[in-house]
Amino acid sequence: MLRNLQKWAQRTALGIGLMSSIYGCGSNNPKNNQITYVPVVEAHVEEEPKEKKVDKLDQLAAIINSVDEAKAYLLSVGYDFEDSNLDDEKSNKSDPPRVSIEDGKAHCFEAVLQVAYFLEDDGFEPLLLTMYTKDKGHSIFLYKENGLYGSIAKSRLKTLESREAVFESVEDLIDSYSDFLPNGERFYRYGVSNLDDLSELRGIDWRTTYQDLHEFNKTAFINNLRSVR
Ligand SMILES: [Ca+2]
Ligand SMILES: [Ca+2]
Repeated sequence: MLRNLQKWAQRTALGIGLMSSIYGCGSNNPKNNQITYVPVVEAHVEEEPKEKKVDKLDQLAAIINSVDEAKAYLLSVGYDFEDSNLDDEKSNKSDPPRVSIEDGKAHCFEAVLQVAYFLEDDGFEPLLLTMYTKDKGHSIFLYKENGLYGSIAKSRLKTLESREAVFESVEDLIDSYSDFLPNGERFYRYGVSNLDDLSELRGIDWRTTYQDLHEFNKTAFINNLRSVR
């Protein structure tokens, strides 16, 4: 079963070639929509020992213990335009938490990984929701509260960031994002993935790796990719 999924994932990722273009993390006209955040995480110029980086990540995980705290944290860090470059998609990458935490900035998928790390010790499943237009995607952290769905998200567009848990279905939540896309575009396909399942498929632990997770991100295709009604 696992092997079949892996083959299918490889075919699909190659065939569709999505996620090299990270849309929900941005738009075709970012200059008009940039938002300025005040970073709270100091960027380090000098390389630090890896053990210290792990300490920093775990220290944040210890103090970020709720949805609201995670949302506030994402508002305090900058958007990573460099790793989500709409003009040069081949240069894009997705840093794992141990790397992005040092940058003080994150794009949508990097933010999902960070939030999943921060809230894991608070009982939240590491759920990634990836949604797609025809050629672009957006990643958000999915959570459920009192039976309703909400999200924790980072984007270059404020309208594509976090949502309160007020949606009765995942598709209603996705619609709340589509409503803010330009030119009548819609997110018409999506998949919900547990990051641990993706780790198993890729053989990479998203928590501990220092590798670029851009290809890992594409694995999200395999999990229940479906059409929005
Ligand atoms: Ca925590
Ligand atoms: Ca990055």
